[in-house]
Amino acid sequence: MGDAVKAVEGWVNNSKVLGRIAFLEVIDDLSLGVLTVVVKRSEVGPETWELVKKIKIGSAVRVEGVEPPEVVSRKGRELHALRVEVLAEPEEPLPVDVTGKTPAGLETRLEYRYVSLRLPAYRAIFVARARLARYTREYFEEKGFLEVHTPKLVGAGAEGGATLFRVDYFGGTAYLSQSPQLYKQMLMCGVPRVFEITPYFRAEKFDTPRHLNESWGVDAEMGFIRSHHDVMDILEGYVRHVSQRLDEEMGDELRRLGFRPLGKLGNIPRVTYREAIGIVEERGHRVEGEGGDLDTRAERILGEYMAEQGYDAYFIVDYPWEAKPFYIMREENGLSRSFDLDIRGTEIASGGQREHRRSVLYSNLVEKGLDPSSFKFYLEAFKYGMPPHGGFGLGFDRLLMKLLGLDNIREVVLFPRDRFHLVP
Ligand code: AMO
Repeated sequence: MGDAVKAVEGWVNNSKVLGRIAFLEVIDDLSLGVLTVVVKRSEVGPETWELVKKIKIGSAVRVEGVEPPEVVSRKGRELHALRVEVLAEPEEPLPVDVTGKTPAGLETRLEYRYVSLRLPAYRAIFVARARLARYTREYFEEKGFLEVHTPKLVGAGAEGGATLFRVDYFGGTAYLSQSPQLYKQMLMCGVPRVFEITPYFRAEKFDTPRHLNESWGVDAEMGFIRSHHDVMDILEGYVRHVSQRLDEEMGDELRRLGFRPLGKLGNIPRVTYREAIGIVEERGHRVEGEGGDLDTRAERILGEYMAEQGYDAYFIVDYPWEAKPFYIMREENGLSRSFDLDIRGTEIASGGQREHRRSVLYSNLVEKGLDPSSFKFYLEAFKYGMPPHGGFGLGFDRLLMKLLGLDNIREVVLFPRDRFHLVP
C-alpha cells in the first residue's frame, strides 16, 4: 500500500452515488471479485464528477487512482480515483444483469456469453477451466507423457461410422475426428506415453445435459503395460491430482461464489461390471440387453449406492467385450480389459488395454462388422514391434462440470455446440 498512482481498466458492473461520493464496481482482471472505485467530488475535477454521476452500467473505463491504506469495502479491493475515463459506452442496456440481482436464464447467458463473463460467478467457471488444463499438463508431464496434437480432419472414424460429421475434402470425403483413438495407438509404436487435450466431434442427435456435438477430452495412451489396471492407476492419479489442485487454488473462492464444488477426491474403488449390475438389480432396476452398456438410470442408481459407501468417483471394470469397441482387448471368458470412470452417476472417462496383436485386431474388426481395409494405415503400425498398451479418453467438460458441482455441460463451455446451438 502506498500513494503510487495505479491505472486499472475494466467494465462498470454497478454504480452508486451517495451525495458527494460515488462507488463504481469495476471488474478488471481475472481475480474473481469486483474492484470498488471510490470517487470523491472533492478529489476529482468537476468534469470527472459529472461523468461519473452519469456513468452507464456496462461502460468500459480506465481509472487512475491510489489504493487506500485501509480497505473498507466488504468486496475486498478498493481504489480511490483521481481520474476516470470512459472508453466505450453500451448502446443498449446489457442483456445480462451484471449487478447479479436478476439472474439470467441459461439461453440468455449463452447468447451473451461475453457479457455474462463479467459476472464473477460465470468468470470463475472459465478461470477454473483454464486451470484444469494447466493441472492436466502438470500431471502428465510429471508422469513422462508427451503432449501431442493429432489430426482433426480424418479419413476414418474409431467409434463407429454413424456418428461422424462429414466434410467435403477437395471433392472427396473427410470426417471431423470423434477421438484421437487410432492415432494415439499408432504412436505407441514409437513413443512410450502420449496425451492430448482435444476436441471430439460427434454427430449423434443428443439432447441431454451431458452431451455436446463438439466437446473436449483428455486422451492418454501408454505402452508397456501389464493390464488395464496400470492405466486406471494413471487415470486415478490424474483426477485426484486435478481435484486437489482446484480445491487448493479455488475451493474457497468457488464456495464464496455459491458453487458446491466436489473438492478433493479420495480413493477410487474398482467395481466389476457384474457387481455393478447386481447392485442396480438389487435396487429394482433391470438392465436391458444383457451384456450391454449401463443405461442412464442404472448409472444413476449405482452413483447413489457408491455415494452411500462414501465414494464420489469409482471405476466400473471388465465389461463384456460385446459392449466395447474393437480395439479393446478381449478376455477368454467373454469379458474385456476395459473400464469406465464415473463421478456421481455420470460417465467421465472410458478406456482399457488395447489389442496389440495384429491378427487378433484384424479379426476383432471383422467381428464388429467393420471393414479392415478402411483401417489399413492403422493396422500397419502394428507390424513394427507394437508393445502391449492401453489408455483412456476423458470428457474434459464433464469433469469440469462435476468438479464445480454443475449439472449442465453447457455451463462450462463458452459457446456450446449442439443441435440447437451453432451460433454465436
Ligand atoms: P468415449 O466415447 O467413451 O471413449 O469418450 C470418452 C469420454 O468423452 C466424453 N464424451 C463426451 N462428452 C460430452 N459430449 C459427448 N458427446 C461426449 N462423448 C464422449 C465422456 C466419455 O467418457 N476412444 C475412447 C476412449 C479410449 O478408449 O481411450 C472414447 O472415445 O466423458
